[in-house]
Parts: sequence; structure tokens; C-alpha cells
Amino acid sequence: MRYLTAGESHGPQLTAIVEGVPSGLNITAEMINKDLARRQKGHGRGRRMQIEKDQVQLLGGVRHGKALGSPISLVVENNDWKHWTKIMGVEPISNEEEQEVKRQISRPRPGHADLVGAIKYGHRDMRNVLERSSARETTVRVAVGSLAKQILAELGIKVVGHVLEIGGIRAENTNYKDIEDLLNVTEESPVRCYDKETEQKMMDAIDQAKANGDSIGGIVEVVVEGLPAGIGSYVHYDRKLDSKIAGAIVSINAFKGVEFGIGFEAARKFGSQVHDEIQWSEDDGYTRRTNRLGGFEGGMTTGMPVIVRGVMKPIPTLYKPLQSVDIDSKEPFSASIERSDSCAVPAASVVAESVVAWEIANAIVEQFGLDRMDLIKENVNKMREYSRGF
Ligand code: EPS
Repeated sequence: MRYLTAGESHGPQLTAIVEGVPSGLNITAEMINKDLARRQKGHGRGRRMQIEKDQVQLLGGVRHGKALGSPISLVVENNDWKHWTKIMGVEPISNEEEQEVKRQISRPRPGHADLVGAIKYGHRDMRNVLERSSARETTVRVAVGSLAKQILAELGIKVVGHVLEIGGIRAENTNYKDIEDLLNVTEESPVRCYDKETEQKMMDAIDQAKANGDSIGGIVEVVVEGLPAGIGSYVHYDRKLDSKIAGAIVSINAFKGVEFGIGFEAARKFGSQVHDEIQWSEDDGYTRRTNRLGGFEGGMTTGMPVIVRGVMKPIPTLYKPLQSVDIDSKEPFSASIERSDSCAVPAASVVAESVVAWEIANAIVEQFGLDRMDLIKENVNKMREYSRGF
């Protein structure tokens, strides 16, 4: 499967074309809208989220609630577009109109794509960069991820993203009973955190950052359960599924790092404290006594839950001024910005869930690539049976 997205943050709409979705997959706008709403929530979001109420339109590739196997077209309109029709208009404009509406942005924010993007594409107005580098684009990635989650759900595989840490405050209790429990509890949390005790401290930290004109980041975790062993491959570098997931996480706006299982902690331990001992039983086949490697060996799923974490830096749009340079006058200035999220880590945990779901669903469709959900299901079940008795 593959997909492309298009659209600017304050343009008319965001669009995705998804190719290769197996026929027979159950798809409804309602199911996608639920995920879009999950991404819009979270303590620390700014005023833009009060303007938007993201709803998908399915404009191709779906008939009577089922995927046809043809490309699927997904559209989410920007409500804010109506305030930006002149500034973000598509048609050419006259010189007089240009003076009226253009309001060139010549002051790059440190940490955003503004300056480097402008140099790369030759834009003197950095709005041409920031409109596309905006995290608004993650809206349609969540819509696409919703399709991927549906493929996985039909194969008995569940994916949940949640928040582990915000502004240095880490969830102490992450002992969820099962993935359903994790989903149910975090779904009710304003910061998508499993630990009720920590939740309030995280919200206080967000409020404090906001009061200081600052922003804060954090760590999100994605858990995937129900996977068969052997998805991905060890035979070639570009078929390792963990590397694809790592790339997908870092592709999310503001993400700077990834770890699986105990992650960077492995550097401080002996091999005997890191590797997961193998066991076998009639009912469960091969399992691991622990899951320190986070569900991957040799770029392939082990059948244990996939545990992947990503770190999000604080959003670079700050009320608190940072030093930068105006590209027209070359004079130093202190940036000052009107509107931003002070923390988007809870929303980013939904985006992380979506991109991980996409990579895993894509690997499964590639591996059992039969174009049809019913045959893929049959083959995944065969693979499960086979590895149990191996
Ligand atoms: C963003 C800036 C803000 C965020 C936006 C990402 O938008 P605006 O410039 O309109 O105030 O709200 O996020 C979204 C719109 C979204 O849907 O997540 C940025 O600069 O990246």
C-alpha cells in the first residue's frame, strides 16, 4: 500500500489518496471521524482546535461500506479556510491585492522549518513553508491510519497510543491489565495518560508552560498486540519492520527520537539482562518470558507486543521570544507569535498510533499481498497456526 497527502494548514482542505487497500475492508466515515476527534483533543491545544471539527469525506474507492480495492480518496476540509481565502487563495492576484493580502512572513521561528524550507524552495514569504510544514497535515495521516487500524482489527491486532511523559513528568503507574484497559483509561484522560495521579501534574505543567509563554514536549508510547511472529524480514535492510516504524515515528512533526522496548537503557545492561528468554506451550506456541526488546528480533515481529516510544520536542511556536533574524532586513529580532498549542503531546500519541498502524498493516498486506481481506485473513491465521506448532 502507499499514500500521498496534500494540503496547507489554512488552505481549503487536506487530501490523501491511499492505494492498495485490500478489497472487502469495512470502512465508514464514522470510524475515521472517531480517530480524527481523538487527535483534536488534549490539554494544551490552542484556539485553532476550537475552530476545526475534523470530518472525513470518502470520495473514491469505497462502496456500501466496503473498500473496492481501487484507490481511496480521503478529504478533510479546514473550517479556518474561510478566514484565509484571500491570503491562501489559489488564483493569481494583482499587485494591489498583493499589497493588501500578502503580509509576507520574513521572520523565521527557531526550530521550525521556516528558514531552511525558504532557502531550499526559494520562498521570500515563509508562509509558503509553514503552511505545509504545519502539524495540521497529521489530520489526514490519522485518517489513513484509521484505515490501517481497521485492517489490523479485522486480523485481531490492536494498536493503542498513549502518553508516558510530559515536561519531565513521567507516568508512575503503567501497569495496565490488557490493551483494552489501556485504551479505555487513556481515552478518558485529558492528557492520554494511564496514570491518574500523574495526569493532574502533567496538566499543571502544561498550564505553567503556557503561562510562561512557553511550550513543552514529552514521550508517547504505542503498544500493538495480537501480531503473528515473522512480520518484516531480516534478509535485507529495507525490509526490517522496526526500521520502518522508527522512520515513521520521526516523520511526525517535532519528533526527535525513537526506542523499542527498554530502548536506550540496553546500553547500560549486560546481554543476559536484555534478551528475552524463549518458552513454548501447547496453547500459546513460542513466547518470551519478558519483552525487553519490544516485540522485534532481526527486524521481524516476535509475536510479543510491539512497544515503541517516540520523543516530541516542545513546539517551536512560542509566545516567549527567541532570537532570530529577519530575512529582509537581516536585523536580529525577538520572535513574537499570536497563536499556538502549548503542548500537543496527547494529540501526537494518536498520530504515533496511526503511523505505527500504517507500517504494520502495510507490511502484512505486502507479505500476504492478496488484494483481498478474506484471503489475507486466511493466510495470517495459517501463519499463526504454523508458528504455534513449529
Ligand atoms: C501548528 C500551529 C497551530 C496548530 C496546528 C499546528 O495552528 P494555527 O497556526 O492555525 O494556530 O493548531 O495544528 C493543527 C491545526 C492541527 O490540526 O493539529 C503548526 O504550526 O504546526
